[in-house]
Amino acid sequence: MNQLRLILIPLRVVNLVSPQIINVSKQSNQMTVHPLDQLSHEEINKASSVVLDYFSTNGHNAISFNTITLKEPTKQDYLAWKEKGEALPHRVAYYVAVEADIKGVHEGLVDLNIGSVYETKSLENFQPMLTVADLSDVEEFVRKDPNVIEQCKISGIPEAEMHNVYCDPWAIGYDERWGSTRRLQQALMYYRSNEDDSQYSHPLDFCPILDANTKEIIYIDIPSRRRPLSKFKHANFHTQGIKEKYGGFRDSSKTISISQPNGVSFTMDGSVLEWSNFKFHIGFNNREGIVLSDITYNDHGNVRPLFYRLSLAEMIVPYGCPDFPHQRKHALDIGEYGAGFMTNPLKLGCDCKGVIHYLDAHFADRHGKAFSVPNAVCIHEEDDGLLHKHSDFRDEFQTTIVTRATKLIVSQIFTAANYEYCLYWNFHQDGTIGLDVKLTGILNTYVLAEGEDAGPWGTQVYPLVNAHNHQHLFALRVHPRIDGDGNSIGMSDGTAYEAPIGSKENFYGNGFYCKKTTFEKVKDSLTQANASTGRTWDFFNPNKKNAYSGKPPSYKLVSNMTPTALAQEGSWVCKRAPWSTRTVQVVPYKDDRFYPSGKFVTQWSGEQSDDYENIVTWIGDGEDNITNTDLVMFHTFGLTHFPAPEDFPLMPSEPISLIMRPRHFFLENPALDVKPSYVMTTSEAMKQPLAEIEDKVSRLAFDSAKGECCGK
Ligand SMILES: *[C@@H]1O[C@H](CO)[C@@H](O)[C@H](O)[C@H]1NC(C)=O
Ligand SMILES: *[C@@H]1O[C@H](CO)[C@@H](O)[C@H](O)[C@H]1NC(C)=O
Ligand SMILES: *[C@@H]1O[C@H](CO)[C@@H](O)[C@H](O)[C@H]1NC(C)=O
Ligand SMILES: [Cu+2]
Repeated sequence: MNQLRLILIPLRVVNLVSPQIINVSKQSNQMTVHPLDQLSHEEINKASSVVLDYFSTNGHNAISFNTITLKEPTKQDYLAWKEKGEALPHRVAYYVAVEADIKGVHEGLVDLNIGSVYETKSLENFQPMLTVADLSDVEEFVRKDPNVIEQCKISGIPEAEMHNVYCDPWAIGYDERWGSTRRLQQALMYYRSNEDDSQYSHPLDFCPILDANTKEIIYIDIPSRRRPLSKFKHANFHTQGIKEKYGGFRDSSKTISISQPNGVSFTMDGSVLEWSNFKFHIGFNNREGIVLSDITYNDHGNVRPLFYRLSLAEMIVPYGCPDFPHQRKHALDIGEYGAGFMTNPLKLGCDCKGVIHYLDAHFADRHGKAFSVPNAVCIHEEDDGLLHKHSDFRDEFQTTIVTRATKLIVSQIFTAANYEYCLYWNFHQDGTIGLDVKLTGILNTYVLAEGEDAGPWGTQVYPLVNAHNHQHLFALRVHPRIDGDGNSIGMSDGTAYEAPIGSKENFYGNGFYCKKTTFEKVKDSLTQANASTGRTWDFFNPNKKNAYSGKPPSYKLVSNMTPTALAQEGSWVCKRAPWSTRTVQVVPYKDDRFYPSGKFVTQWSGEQSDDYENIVTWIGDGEDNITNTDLVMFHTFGLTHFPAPEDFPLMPSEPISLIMRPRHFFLENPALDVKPSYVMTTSEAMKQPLAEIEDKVSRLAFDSAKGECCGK
């Protein structure tokens, strides 16, 4: 048993006292609290003082906070408030704290309306997530350690240069020598010749392991083959480096300015956004980062639910080099570090261009004091090319309609040590919702010995720099609510008609159709991508029918970058990320089914046990019925990365895209009422060859004449 103590203070979360509107912090610029809003500064500070009181009056040692975040109301309580006019659910804070000299973590809940801790558990064998503060500590301890200093000397770095030694502290993944008994970080070591260098061209060959609680280096993994520090020049990419290599930046690109003279076409009520018939709430937490909830579409006055909740629930970046200790590199970046904890403050004109609305992210520091990452979420619009167009050839294409698209983007960027992940949740005027992930930043690197071959587990991307093969696999969590409650999920495969050529049914052999499979049970949903059938997955409402097609209203998941884990079944990678071995898995919705690897993944071996819940437990024997009910899909997508020199010393961003688009949901193209950029009917074309063009900004590149973009 991992639970040392289970203390339950009597409670029910629901509405013990009369509903009240709490004023939230000035930072978030809101008057009222929405049940899914992040905890404000006041709420975080209140939660921590309640928890500190609770622990000190119960005779505990000093505690330090790891997490204080909103415990979202259950779907039932949320919808009771939203749709049945019931009272606001109580605001509840979820906390994770570490107690001095006590193994494991404490977690619990604080009812903020009442001001009391109402549930606390002590979990001996689990480790908390790593915070940015945990990461920032490590370098200092590594530099001071006499054994590290000695190893640096062996690599060719004199003691006087220890200030030029750097490390990226990583979660240790899993290491059987310590398991989860101590809180550990592995320090991936690098060297800079001066503080402005990029250290990634100068990795060191050994790997110290730090106990994050005692701040001691408890071990150093030293390879049997030593690889000295590279004497090559650092591979830099800042201004000075580019000057030295190329004499300066290329000067051919002219400024592009985004002009939105009339401002934005979305509105915000606190964290609830409305844009082009969409309405949804934007939440943010330390783990998943952006969470989009209660997404609806206003279909000419009929407000139709689409998704209850969308988020990136987990990810894993497994590396493919089997040599010790590189097998440990398989970061579960969301569960171990948090897409929220690592989120960047964004800058106008750089990360987002145009007219921007930002939301801040609120966290607690170790002492439980609230702080914010300003401008964590960027909300803006972009031109999105053509929405639709048609011209009639009969009058030389003068009869025409062309409508340009705008998309709304809710984005954040987080940095996982060397890598950057840029997340863009996209909303389109035709009802499509998409997610783009752009990968950039710097490759994780290891040093090569003179004359050593990097293959087949990696690539030499710069002299003596080995970048190992790896994957970036994400788990998208989709909680659908297509056109109301009672949903099913299935898949569509383009399928050739089996009847042979020459047969009566398929004489010419050209027949094909869309084969639809509805997942009846959980086990039916455990599916892989199939590019040859163009497989897509459908979230649908079996209780309704499209009046034209007779098919149930649905949203189709189109996702074509879908590798699955290449590590073997039974490996730590596959055990720690059991969702990563398949493309899709669907389980019935239950209130705590959020993280498919589990709640505490840091240093977890991947062994299932009675008190560990994750996708494996939720799948169970696979016999749960998943038709016409409340369900959650976990979708694995991403890419497998075989590095090349073009990825170094800084990677051009590589995009991964998926969309969910309406099918049989509307009676026609729902974007027909978007105002065309240019429209002329046949009778107008006969009377007057050129219609008025609205765009006064576009002009010809090599002609001083202004103003005409589309006319002949
Ligand atoms: C909330 O804010 C309003 C407006 O600033 C103020 O009048 C009211 O007293 C505040 N309520 C509480 C409970 O602080
Ligand atoms: C994909 O579909 C094709 C055509 O039905 C089938 O032959 C193939 O085995 C499928 N591949 C996978 C991985 O399911
Ligand atoms: C699942 O439940 C639905 C609705 O209750 C029922 O119609 C269907 O037959 C069940 N399917 C299986 C495989 O049990
Ligand atoms: Cu990569």
